[in-house]
Amino acid sequence: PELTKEEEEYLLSNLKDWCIAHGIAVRPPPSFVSKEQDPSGVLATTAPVTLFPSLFPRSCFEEAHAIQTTYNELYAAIARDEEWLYGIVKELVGVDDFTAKLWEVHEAVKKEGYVQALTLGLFRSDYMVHLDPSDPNASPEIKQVEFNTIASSFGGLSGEVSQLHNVLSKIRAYPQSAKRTIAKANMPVSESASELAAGLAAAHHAYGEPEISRETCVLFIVQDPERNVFDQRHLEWNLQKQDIRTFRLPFHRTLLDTRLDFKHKLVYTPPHAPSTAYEVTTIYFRAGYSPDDYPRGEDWDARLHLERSNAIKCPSLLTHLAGCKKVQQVLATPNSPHLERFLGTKEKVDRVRATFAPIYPLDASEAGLEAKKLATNPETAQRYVLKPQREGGGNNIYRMAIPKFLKSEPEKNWPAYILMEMIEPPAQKNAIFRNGEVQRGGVICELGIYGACLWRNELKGGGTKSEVLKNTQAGYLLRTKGDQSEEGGVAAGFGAIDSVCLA
Ligand code: GSH
Repeated sequence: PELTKEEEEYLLSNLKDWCIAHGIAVRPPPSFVSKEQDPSGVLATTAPVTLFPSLFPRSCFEEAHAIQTTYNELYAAIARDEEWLYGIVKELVGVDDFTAKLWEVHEAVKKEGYVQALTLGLFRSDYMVHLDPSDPNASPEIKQVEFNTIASSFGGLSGEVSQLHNVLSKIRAYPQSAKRTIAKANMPVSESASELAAGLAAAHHAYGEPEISRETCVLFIVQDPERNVFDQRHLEWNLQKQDIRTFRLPFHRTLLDTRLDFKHKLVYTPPHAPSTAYEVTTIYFRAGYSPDDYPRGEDWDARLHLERSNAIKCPSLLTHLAGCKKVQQVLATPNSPHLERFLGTKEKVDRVRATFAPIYPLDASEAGLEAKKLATNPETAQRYVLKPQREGGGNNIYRMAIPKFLKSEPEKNWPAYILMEMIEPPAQKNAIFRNGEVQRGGVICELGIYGACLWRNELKGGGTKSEVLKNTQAGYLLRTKGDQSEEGGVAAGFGAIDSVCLA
């Protein structure tokens, strides 16, 4: 809705202060303010947020929540099935060096024997609303965009954005129509900050007592520089409330600040307290998912070092690898037996299968040859997105750019990508505040549901024994982007954090 310039300024001044006061914030970009301009340093700026909550169909919201524990079960089962996962990864060896390298680290650890049977997954399954264009009476359905197995972000901030929208709606200048909608609607507040922390706490407690008496901690492995610090801090503060100590370790300092003690216990010594040593119960990776995190050979040594340790990993290497787009594509292949392999009941299989959009390989299979035709013809390519295996956003190639991109890549490398039909959700109106500016107009939303899953996988008498210790749905994230923008990642610089108004 239109606001006068003065009304908008007033609303924004409230929004900015509320965001900073409640930690809906990111570090400013490096170019934002130089040390010379401000020697004290500016530590925080508002994270990208919408001014209003967005409408989301209740049935879709509920279904996405309801199937999260089944999705957790599915990915935990994939991560335990090394043989199946190798079948996927081997297709990528030779075309995707990063995936191949992660597998190499796994092989190296396996050779000497994994010493920790527990794994924690803090997942996020992302969806958009799909409306069948050929059926005027079609009900909205959720279709999965992707499944994140590592560094699933913004769970710390999501719940705060619902509170922000609620507070703003009390301001006189807030448009009446939006006030009325909010007053009538149900606005669920995401519990992700506390639920993701509960996942980390469960791992921490399941680790057990250290053998020699020393303090324990959960270690956040982070990028450096990292802008999304406050999102991570919200999880840390939730853990600290439960008397669980946390530290942030820049990934590139791993070999300097940690060592493996007897029985592969991981010991962390903070640079600010060089005479102390903490035993790490849980490693939480908020780095290590991008090839950019490994510029030096030592960075791969650091990953190997962490993986060899007895700390519980969130996620383990195999869980990280289960997040490959190729896994999503293989699961989504029509009539394939994979879902049945991992999920016990037909009901679970059918509900998960109903969330898949069409995804194709770009290899020599029959489906692959068909997909190559679709991807190289500009007329058909415009309905698709081309995705590499990576998690982390900003890596995809969209629509008309696909044929040109493929032309520039030798065909032998094409199997490194999957081709996915674009989900075209209905647009609505909202306003996004990012980088100090308001962008108004048509927007589209992506709903992410977090999951927390802790499982044990032990080699016992020639077989393996597995047990799921915790499996919960862990809150939601709504991200919104301009309807002209293809990319929606907040960290990658496109989307904004939103909250849900159930329609
Ligand atoms: N390093 C940052 C962090 O730890 O928050 C970014 C991590 C990241 O890009 N995470 C991806 C994500 O959830 C999954 S691998 N992105 C959501 C978004 O940027 O909108």
